[in-house]
Amino acid sequence: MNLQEWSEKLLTAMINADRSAAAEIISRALAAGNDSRMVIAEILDPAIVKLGRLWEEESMSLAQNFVAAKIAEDALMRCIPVYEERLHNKGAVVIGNIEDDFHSLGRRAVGLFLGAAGWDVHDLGNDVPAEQFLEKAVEVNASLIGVSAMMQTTALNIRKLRNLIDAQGHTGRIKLAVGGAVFNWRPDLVAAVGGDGTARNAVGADELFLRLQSEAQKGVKP
Ligand code: B12
Repeated sequence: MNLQEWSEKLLTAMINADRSAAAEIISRALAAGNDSRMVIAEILDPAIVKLGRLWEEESMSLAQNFVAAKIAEDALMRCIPVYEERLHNKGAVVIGNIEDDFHSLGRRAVGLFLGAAGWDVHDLGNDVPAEQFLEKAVEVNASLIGVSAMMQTTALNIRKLRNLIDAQGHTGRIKLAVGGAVFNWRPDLVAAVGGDGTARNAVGADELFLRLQSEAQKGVKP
């Protein structure tokens, strides 16, 4: 079976709220020799994107979508133990969903990819106030904060964090990465909320964070 076929099967299992079938698909895809990153990027991610379209077309209820998203979360978690141990420590990063945002799937995928790439990931979870992001970054000496937001309304809450970073004198030394589908639809939002950069997906997060880390070390201001 090719990756697209696995992904279609997974989508069907998610729509049918069939948790065990979804788990089986992920296990089989991994057992067939597909790398975890590939399984997330090529099987899970496209299935969730299609799920989003079905919801937008109103072919699914919110409750159905919620259950399907829970199954996707389970499937994502199944990919974790397969990750190899870290090769090196690139440094501490703090990630989370901004205040009022509960779309955890994308953030978790980003955390997984960053962890696998050697970053020391501090994941604060959903609905994180700006103050908490900055307090944690200072506590763990992180020069990078990665904030996830999926909705136009919640993305605007990131501005509070930008203002706080600047007000407390961390401009240029703590970099603010932003991401979530809303930034892919509206790239202008990255600058509007005061982000220092974004990546379209979890696969691109490592490269983005490396670039921002190097800018932070030089104290490059936005
Ligand atoms: C699943 C889902 C949910 C689930 C979330 C479950 C969960 N545990 O995550 C549930 C059902 C709970 C939900 C609830 C709601 N949702 Co919703 N949801 C979605 C849906 C279908 C998919 C989102 C998703 O998980 N995508 C898959 C992940 C893997 O992709 P991703 O998040 O984009 O992340 C990737 C990249 O963006 C990037 N990335 C993500 N974060 C970061 C961070 C950094 C730093 C970087 C570099 C990269 C990065 O990497 C990730 C992995 O590749 C979208 C529709 C869509 N087309 O996106 C709507 C959508 C986002 N939801 C929407 C809405 C309106 C809501 C609700 C308000 C619905 C309601 N009426 O109650 C609530 C609000 C909840 C809240 N306050 O947050 C709207 C937002 C509209 C808008 N334009 O603002 C959307 C667009 C659907 C729609 N068109 O109406 N939702």
